[in-house]
This record gives sequence, structure tokens and C-alpha cells, in this order.
Amino acid sequence: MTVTHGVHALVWTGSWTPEEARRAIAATAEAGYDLIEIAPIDPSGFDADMTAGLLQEHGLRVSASLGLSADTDVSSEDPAVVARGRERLAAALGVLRDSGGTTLCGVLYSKLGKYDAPATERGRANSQETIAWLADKAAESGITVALEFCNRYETNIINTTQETLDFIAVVDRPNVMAHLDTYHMNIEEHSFTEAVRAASAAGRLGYVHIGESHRGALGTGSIPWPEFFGALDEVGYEGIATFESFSSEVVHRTLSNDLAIWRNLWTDNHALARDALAFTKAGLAEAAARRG
Ligand code: FUD
Repeated sequence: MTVTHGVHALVWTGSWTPEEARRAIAATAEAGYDLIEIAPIDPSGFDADMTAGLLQEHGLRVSASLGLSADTDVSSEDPAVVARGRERLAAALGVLRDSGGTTLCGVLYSKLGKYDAPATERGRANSQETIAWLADKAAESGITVALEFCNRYETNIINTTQETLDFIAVVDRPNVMAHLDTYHMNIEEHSFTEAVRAASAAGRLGYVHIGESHRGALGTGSIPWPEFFGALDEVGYEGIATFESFSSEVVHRTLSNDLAIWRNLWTDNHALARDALAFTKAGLAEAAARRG
């Protein structure tokens, strides 16, 4: 089983100036990862050529994730807001393509944040139509779109694997996949194993976020890691698995607030990233050994 091991850029930096990008990409390579997941939440601040050059220099692959804001929410009923959301998604897709990546993931279908009511029928349809539109655009560059369901406090569109699969069935595009994040699964799923099996059986298990229950260091929270790694091993997952962790030590102008990152869960991100990679590799190896 070959998993591509990634780390989210927010482990290193909340901005993407040439200096910060160099620091983050160098640290990712130094920690032993194959890939960095950049977060072009405001794609206008991302220099893709500079990013591509640095990735090549350090022999790294790249993916990109983002979440939308209230004024770019493609699940809005307001066509002007949806249009702004599409513009942002297209720009993020361009950043990823020009940086050399092939997977765009995250909360591409919704605002990232607490809603005060359930999604409306029109809003959900706007979201689904936008993802179909985005998928067709992405397909022109051989890019896969992976939809990350989030817990109920961060979106009202999809909160579980099954809801994500149902959403994907409506969108009906071959390059739209489910993105499973253990942090969100831990809040919303009945079973980690059943969730992984369902996504895999549908042929839509496209991306994985490895995050602890408190979004800090792996193995210090309550995620049932042997079960989750066992499920990935059972279905023969061969995609990207990105370690994602947030602390008030590294602040992003909007994302940190959207995710309610109020406290300091770590200070040494180098040790954190190294330990997370070792933990994940060991967990997958143990799962394979258990299977025999
Ligand atoms: C959100 C989350 C992140 C986010 C985005 C950041 O809770 O888990 O993965 O959606 O991907 O870049």
C-alpha cells in the first residue's frame, strides 16, 4: 500500500510570502513528507510560479485546500454571492494547477463556519451545480476535486461520509471524490470503519486528513487510530493522507477564527510534524501486520 504523506501548510505558516513559502516547503521536506497541502483561501495572495519552483527545488508534491467565506458561499441563495464563490474556486484551481498539483480539496461547496439554520433547497442546489461546474473545469487540467465534509459547526451542507456520497451522486462527475477528515469523523460518524468502507465501496475515497480530536499532536487525543488505519489498510487506500493540525502558534487571518483555534496546542511545529509522520507510518504498518 503506497500512501502519499502530506502536511498542511498551517503547521508552518499562515501566509504565503516568498519567505514563508520557502520556510514551509523546506520544513516539509526536512520532516520527511512527500507533499505539502497549501491553503489558497485568498488565492490572489498566492504566487504559483514561485511555489512550483520551490516545490521542484525540494522534490515535493502539492495539493491545495480551502474553505469559502460568507461572501463567497456557493451554497448561498444569492446569485451574486455564488458568482463570487465560483470566481474564488476558479482562482484556487488555477493556483493549484500552476503549482503542479492534481487534487483540490476542502470545503469547496460551502462557507466554512457556523450556520444558524439548515441549508435551503435552493442553496444546496447552487452548491451542487457549482461543484459540477468546478469539476468540469478541473477535468480540463486532470485535477480531482475532493469534498471535505465537516462537523455541524463548520457547514450545514455535508456532515458525514454518507451525506458526502449522496451529494457526489447528485453532482455526478467522475472526478469528484470524498475527502475524509478524522477530526470531523470523530464528531459526526457512528463508525470510522463503516465510513471508510462506504467511501471506498462507492469508488469515491479520494483524500484523507489525519487530525487529532483536539487538532493537536497525533496520539494525544481520542481518535481510534488503530481502527482508522486498519480501515485504510483494509480498503487498500493509496491516495494522499495529510497531517492537519492547528495551534494559536501559527495564525491565518481568517481560517484560524473560522476553525475556532483559540488555544495553543503546540509550539514546536518541527517536532510535531516529524512525530505525526512517524505515528502515521507506524499506524499503517501495524495495520498491515495485523492483517497478516
Ligand atoms: C476545516 C478543515 C480544513 C479546511 C481547509 C483548510 O475544519 O478541516 O481541512 O477545510 O482544508 O485549508
